[in-house]
Amino acid sequence: MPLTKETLLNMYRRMLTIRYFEEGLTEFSKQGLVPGTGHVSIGEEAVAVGSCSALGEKDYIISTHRAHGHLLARGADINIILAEVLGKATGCTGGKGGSMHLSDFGRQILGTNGIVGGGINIAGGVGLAIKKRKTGQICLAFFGDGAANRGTFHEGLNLAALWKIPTVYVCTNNQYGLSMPQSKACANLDISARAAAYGMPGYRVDGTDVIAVYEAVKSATDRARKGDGPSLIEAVSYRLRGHSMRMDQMPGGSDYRPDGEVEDWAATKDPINIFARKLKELGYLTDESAEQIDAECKQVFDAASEFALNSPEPEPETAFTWVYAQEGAK
Ligand SMILES: Cc1ncc(C[n+]2csc(CCOP(=O)(O)OP(=O)(O)O)c2C)c(N)n1
Ligand SMILES: [Mg+2]
Repeated sequence: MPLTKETLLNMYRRMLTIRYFEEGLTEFSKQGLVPGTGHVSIGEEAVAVGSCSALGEKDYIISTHRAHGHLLARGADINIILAEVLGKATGCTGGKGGSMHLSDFGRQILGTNGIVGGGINIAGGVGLAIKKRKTGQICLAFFGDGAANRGTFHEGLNLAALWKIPTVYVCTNNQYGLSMPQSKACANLDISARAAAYGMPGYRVDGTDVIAVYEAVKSATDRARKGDGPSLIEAVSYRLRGHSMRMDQMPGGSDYRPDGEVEDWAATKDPINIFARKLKELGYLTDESAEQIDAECKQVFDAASEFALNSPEPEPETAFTWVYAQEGAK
């Protein structure tokens, strides 16, 4: 079924809201308002929104350390997510988890993970439970190109294919694992080609094209829902900021990238600009309506900032709640 104008414009809104969220967060980090650090996905919004738009209401996602976009694309409450990243009591884990431990169980977002590749096999376990319970859901795991080189990836994808587990594996290939270029870590840069080794379909898509990502993930969810098992999608993209907000604030924090590389991608492959152009070609967006949508998304972030900045810090007495099992708790 082709995507309707309304759906496409909502996808555009989501991408823009993610951009405002992460640009705003970067400013908060510079002001010392973000405890610890956080990893923004500026430049990767099409992967998050294209993937999540292909899911049904009841499907699950599991994400990584670079997760804000995935959560917002899946419809998590922006106020609660921002409050968590700022370490506030109103956050999804009361401010204890921060940017790398986000979740929203009401939106089927089972959690994010600071262990690179850690989510891949949690998704396999969730998928196995889905299969046993015959609920017809899917679990989608996001991870990066670096994670695809971990043993968990190989073991998990093999088993998921063997048991026809209803999982979808979305690898955001942003071409770096921290400061390591993929070209120095892999002899074969085509991660999707690995799918053949496990006996599942592999798709290599332009991760700056939200519709291309949507279509690949939709094929994968259709297959998984039929009981035919998992697929691997590699969405080739680029992160337009450093590895983490903290690293970007350090002198030399971006020295591992060749001069001009970020600027080239920003000028030619910014997924939001690409999508705006496409929507204009389709006659769904004008300069005027683009400005209005822009203002709406900025307003959503401003309202979330107001909520999060004015939220209380967690009480010291709560430091150990949810950390150890409570006596008598089931
Ligand atoms: C098991 C493990 N090894 C190393 C790290 C340190 N680390 C954090 S993020 C990262 C890079 C991950 O690269 P990738 O999977 O491509 O994700 P990206 O950061 O590019 O989104 C590394 C090495 C970690 N958190 N966990
Ligand atoms: Mg990477």
